[in-house]
Amino acid sequence: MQKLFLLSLTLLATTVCRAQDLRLNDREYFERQGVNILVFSNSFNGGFNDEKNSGIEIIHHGVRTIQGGAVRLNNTPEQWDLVPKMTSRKVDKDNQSIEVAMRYDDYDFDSRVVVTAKGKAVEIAVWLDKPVPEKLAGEAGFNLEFLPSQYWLKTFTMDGRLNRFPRYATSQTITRPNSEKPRQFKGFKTYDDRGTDRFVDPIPLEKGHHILIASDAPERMIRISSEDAELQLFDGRMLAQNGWFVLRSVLPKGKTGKVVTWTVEPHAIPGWIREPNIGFSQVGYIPEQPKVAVIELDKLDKVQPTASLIRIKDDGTTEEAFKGDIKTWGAYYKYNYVKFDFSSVKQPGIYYIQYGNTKTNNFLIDEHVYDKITDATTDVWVPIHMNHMYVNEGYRTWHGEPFKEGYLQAPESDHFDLHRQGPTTDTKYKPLELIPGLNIGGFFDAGDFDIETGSNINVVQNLIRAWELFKPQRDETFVSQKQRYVDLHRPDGIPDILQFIEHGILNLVAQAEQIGHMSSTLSNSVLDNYHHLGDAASITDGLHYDPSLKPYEVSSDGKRSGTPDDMWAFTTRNPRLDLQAAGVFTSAARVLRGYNDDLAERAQRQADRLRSEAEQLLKEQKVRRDRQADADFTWLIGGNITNKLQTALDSIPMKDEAYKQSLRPLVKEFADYVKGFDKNNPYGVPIGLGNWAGVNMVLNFGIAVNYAHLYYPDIVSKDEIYRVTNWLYGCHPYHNYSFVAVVGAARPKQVFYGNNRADFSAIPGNVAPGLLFRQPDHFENFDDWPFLWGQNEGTIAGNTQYIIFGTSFKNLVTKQQ
Ligand SMILES: [Ca+2]
Ligand SMILES: [Ca+2]
Ligand SMILES: [Ca+2]
Repeated sequence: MQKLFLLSLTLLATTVCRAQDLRLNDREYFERQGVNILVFSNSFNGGFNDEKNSGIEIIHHGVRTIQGGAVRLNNTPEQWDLVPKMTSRKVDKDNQSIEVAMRYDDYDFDSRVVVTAKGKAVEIAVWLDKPVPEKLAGEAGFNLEFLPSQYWLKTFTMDGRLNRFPRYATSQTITRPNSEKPRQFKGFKTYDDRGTDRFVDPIPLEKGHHILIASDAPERMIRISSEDAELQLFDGRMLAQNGWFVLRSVLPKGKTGKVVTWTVEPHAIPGWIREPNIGFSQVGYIPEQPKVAVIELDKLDKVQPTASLIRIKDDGTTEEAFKGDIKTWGAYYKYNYVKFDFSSVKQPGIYYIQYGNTKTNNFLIDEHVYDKITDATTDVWVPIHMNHMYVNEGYRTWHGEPFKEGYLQAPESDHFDLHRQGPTTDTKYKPLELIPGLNIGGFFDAGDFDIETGSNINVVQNLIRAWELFKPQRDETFVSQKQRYVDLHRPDGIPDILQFIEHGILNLVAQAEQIGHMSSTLSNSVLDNYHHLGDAASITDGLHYDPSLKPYEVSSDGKRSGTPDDMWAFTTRNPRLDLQAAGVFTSAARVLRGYNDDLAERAQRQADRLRSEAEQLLKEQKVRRDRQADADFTWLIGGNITNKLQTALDSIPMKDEAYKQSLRPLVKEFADYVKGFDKNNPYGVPIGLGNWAGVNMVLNFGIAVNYAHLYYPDIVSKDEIYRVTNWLYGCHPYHNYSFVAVVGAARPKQVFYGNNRADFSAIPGNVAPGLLFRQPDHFENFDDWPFLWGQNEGTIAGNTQYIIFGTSFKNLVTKQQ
């Protein structure tokens, strides 16, 4: 014990020495205690362009508050503004510097940024081998972006002039001719200029050479100066709600060599150690289940020998219910992890965890804590995402009826949401001709308002699985297809899940009937209404587009307009998608028979037709089919065991006992795979490292564990089913908030990337993607800034997956065994 203590003192002493100055560490970023400066550890990717996750980034006392450091072409870049491609990155340990070369192909423009440690600061220098191209002179500059929610209301001082970061965007703008605006992604335009041919450009909040930011908040304080260039501070929210504060220096015209030099010194709180993050289930625990908190610790933090569970008694006073040893799990990326097991506490009550000086908010131990985990998702989130309906809740309208003018045949085009319309339409419609009957049913994709056909197929599949296995009778939603009206919390005598299945099928069948096959997507035709935030009914003007009228002009009968805002149907035929649809139509016909016989009949007819046509088409495209068959085969043998098992388990109700027995070896293999996660990471679930955090993978895993336990309780024990609820409801890195805006959680996340994100709000029942991994070692989930979709969006496919997960989970925990 004493030896350990000495060892940690020595460790602390050497680290304090090192902590004086910024140094490049083994993970190739600059570090001192409390400050990490990353130089293109994450580079811009072309997919959705500026995702506010790239370039030079600063993680300041554990929070990534600064990013986007790069040569950019706008004062306040938006998501679809051009981003530089990183062409090289050189780390020079001897000189304590990182050099990154960047290129804009559209303008044949190359630049380099060199970041060098200089004591407690870094020098950031921009180098040019050729002068800035004529077209970009005065536009290209070095930018660094500051997270608004961490800086608003804090002070700044520019050249001695006092000021404060505004809570809301209220600075000034000018307009300039569109011809002066640098090209946006693929030539799309993020803005509707209302026929003025001019774009809006913010003007700076301040200018000068020395800026001191947040001297009133030591954890955010930073000092930046430049002798050779003027610093300009902008508010990016003037153009887009997801904009950040931007500090920039315009690159000088006609110059080469070292053209801009900044000194950037983030303040470090002396001896700063990150507060422990005690992960536990905010929804609570049932008495019999395992209860293990995972505590995330700064690597320099001393591990406490014990933690306590404190009970809040009926008279409001507290008592220690349990004291237990802390067990070390070890290092995982940048932090150290320990565990506190309080499974032995089974008495129902209100509790909190005390570890050293850190105590959590309270949570329940009770038989009924999981009863309501899916209610917000089924009663609120899903109905709000019903397209082509007016959706009301009490005194509030969520949205009016969207897209009354219907959908036009997409012409050959590329698309900003990664869709494509090929050179032929594969339909009887001419480009931009109205395809009748598509504005019915279907669900908004995610934080946007398009109908992704693949996702809508998934939705209906998810709901059918939940229905066929568990028959949830819950009825809290009034749905009238005749009135095109949805009213939340108004029972209408029909189980809601059945109505959601019907709503999904209404759109999918309409696609098959009207187009002849499945559309890949029904989506926005112009970028300036794709990023819409507000009432879905106001995305388009509700009037048919008539190119013979001028933009913004309305016909005398009030039915047509010259504004090209109508949505498009992307119709390039994909027989594999048609086969998928045929599958879901067959299951839906089975479910809908006896409830909506007409729709069941139509679904069955389209299933039969699509299946035979798709098989014929695939036969004709033999080469493609063979290639696809190879791909399928590879998937089967190398494929993810979770998916393989799930497919097998889904067939059990239709098969005999021999089939069930034959699956036992696969289930055993899966049980070992599940246990393997205890060694893989401290949380015992699969953790994704992509640019979309991994909740779908975690839910898939959880559903498979639930089903495996349901059918094979002797192989997969009941204790395993709590892995995913723990993770979802707060036992995860970064913070301990529940990822589900859910009934029952003591501390759910507060902001999500829903279509009400501009209000820093959430749609109840949403499930966040979760922890976004930033290279090389940082997990993140902002709860004061909703706009990063990779961590905070919810999708219709993912949230209906949560319904099956939650439904199957509740079925297991409430079942008497
Ligand atoms: Ca979408
Ligand atoms: Ca209902
Ligand atoms: Ca219109």
